[in-house]
Amino acid sequence: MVLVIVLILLVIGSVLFHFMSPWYLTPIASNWGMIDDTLTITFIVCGFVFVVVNLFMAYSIYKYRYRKDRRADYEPENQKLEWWLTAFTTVGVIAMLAPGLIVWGKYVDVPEDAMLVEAIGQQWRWTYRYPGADGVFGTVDTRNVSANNPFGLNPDDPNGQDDLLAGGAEVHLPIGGPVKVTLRSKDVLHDFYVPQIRSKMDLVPGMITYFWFTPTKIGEYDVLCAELCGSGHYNMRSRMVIEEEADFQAWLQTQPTFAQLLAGVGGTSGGTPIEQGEQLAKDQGCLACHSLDGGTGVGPTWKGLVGKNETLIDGSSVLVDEAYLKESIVNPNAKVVKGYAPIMPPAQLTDDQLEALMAYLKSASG
Ligand SMILES: [Cu+2]
Repeated sequence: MVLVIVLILLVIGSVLFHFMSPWYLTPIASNWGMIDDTLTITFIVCGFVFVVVNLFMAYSIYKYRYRKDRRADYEPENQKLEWWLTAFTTVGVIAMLAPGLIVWGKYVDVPEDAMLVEAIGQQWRWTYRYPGADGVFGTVDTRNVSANNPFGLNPDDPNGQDDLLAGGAEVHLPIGGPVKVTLRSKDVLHDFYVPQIRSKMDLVPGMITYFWFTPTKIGEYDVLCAELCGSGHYNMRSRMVIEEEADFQAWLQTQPTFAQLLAGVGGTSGGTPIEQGEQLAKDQGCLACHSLDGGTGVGPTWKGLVGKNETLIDGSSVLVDEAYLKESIVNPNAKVVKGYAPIMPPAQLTDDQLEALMAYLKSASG
């Protein structure tokens, strides 16, 4: 009898939790309501089966409980019941799978007028590229990647000259029109995910993957990495800003083209070296692993770092001065501080950028 009550309470509790839980889907901000519908249908089918099976168990346990004068019946075959169960299961499975196929059909069919944007993932940050006035991305090659050319664009490709390289931690998009997001990874598997947009896709090294969506709500959303990609994975974030077309165009104008970056103009946002360094620390993803407030992170905190004596993993000690910091930025695994894993990716920075970052690091150190 206890088991019967437990089963009934389990059913009531689960249904109540489902309808009263505050942890339901975050409000949608894209055209992919169909993805939510598919989820809801699967929920309904599974929920119905869960309730029916558990209540049937509770009923059977009560109705056929042990009695001295009662004996079990042996019924090896019941074709009628088997047909019913087969038919029910088939309908349930079709109801769960068919909507997914329809949504997938739309998901892989990108509208022809979709605007292009590229998101590049690397441990542990996101960067973005727009095709510029010609609407065509320049070709890329990993061998071209350098401090002046972080996206690896082919300098001889005319299509790439006007590509806009948003080095920063934000991707801006205009509301209302379809967007095709192409995805590249510089190192390992990542996954581009904005929960409010619903659609998402893996980044696979050596491949260009893509997905599309239409933003339907103005706002700022977190871009997350949804594929475990190393110890800084939890902090691999940036912002997606959905805005009116005019605001988007105004922002786009402030982003440097590839030609400008090659010529050495643009790319630095002006301001004092400390301000430039602060922007770099955000753009380069340094702050994903290094805290500014003394908190523990994947790497040592920057607070009070300069002038400290650190013990290295080989037991020797080192004074944290400018030379050591510069070496550690460019060649992070040369002298790793004890207690930390040798996992920091080398930063590719121009000399000016390195100086700006040093200026900021010193001011952050205090
Ligand atoms: Cu990642």
